[in-house]
Amino acid sequence: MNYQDFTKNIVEADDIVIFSHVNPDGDTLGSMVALYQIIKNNYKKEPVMVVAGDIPDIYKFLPDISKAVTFDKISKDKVFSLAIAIDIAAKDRMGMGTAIFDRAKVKMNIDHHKTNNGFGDYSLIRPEACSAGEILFDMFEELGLSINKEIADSLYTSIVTDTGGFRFENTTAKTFQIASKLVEYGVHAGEIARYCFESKPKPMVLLQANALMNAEFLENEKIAYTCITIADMAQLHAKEDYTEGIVGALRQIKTTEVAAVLKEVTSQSTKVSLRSKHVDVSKIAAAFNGGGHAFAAGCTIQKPIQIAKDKLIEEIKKYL
Ligand SMILES: [Mn+2]
Repeated sequence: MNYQDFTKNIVEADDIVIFSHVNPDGDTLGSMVALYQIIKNNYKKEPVMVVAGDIPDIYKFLPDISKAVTFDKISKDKVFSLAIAIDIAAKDRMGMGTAIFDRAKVKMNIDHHKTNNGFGDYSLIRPEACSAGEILFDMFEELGLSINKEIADSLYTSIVTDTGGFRFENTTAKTFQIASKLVEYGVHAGEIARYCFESKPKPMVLLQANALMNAEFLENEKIAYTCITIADMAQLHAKEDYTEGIVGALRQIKTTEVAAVLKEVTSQSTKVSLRSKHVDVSKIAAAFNGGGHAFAAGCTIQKPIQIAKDKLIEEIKKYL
């Protein structure tokens, strides 16, 4: 898709819906609200924003995020003129919203995951972009759309969270150039960092401490992993998104090459988050029908957590 296709489809659409991904993060939510605002301000249309599940508390500061709805608030046979998937690596990552996306007359897919297969009628996939927010910034600027402070805050949130505060390998000169422009548009970098990185609920930090204490290390400590059970979550009254960040903490250990967090979803289903320093963990995730980026990927293994763990470790060892 070229940028003119974006404009054309927005202009021609009677109604627009924007989808963020399951287990929403700063990039998918920041990009979604930035799109919402740019369309509202520049094209005088008000898209519907759809979230797949709860919005983590730390992202509730995002402008207009309270207007986002879950898929069940949309009538069962609703057909939108235009549906936009933002930061969505694979179509099923929209969760129950996928059916609404599929029904739309025109389907647009804007993403930076290299495993994205280009689903939809129009896709804009740029794997070298640090975040979906970076792709949007380039497009908005190129199209001469006006970027106000709210839009800048939203895009900055995308970029600062997906680069781990400008620390990950995906941080490029371009990333800093865009961040710099966003600060000129009015972003207070310290304020956004406080919201994103220093506003965690107490049980979230305690869950992390507990998970790290229970971590196991294999292959000369090159593999660092921990298992989080439903009971662990219940004990700390943890919400689903509270496991965010644990896998990153395991990667912080000097010897770690591959870090993994296994989370018990049901007695037969285990969610896996993978992080690495050099190993392409998107390949490990792909072995279990997951995907993601080279150094940050995930999958769900339809096995009890202990069996899933054994299968995952076996797969990781192939890449060390
Ligand atoms: Mn992203």
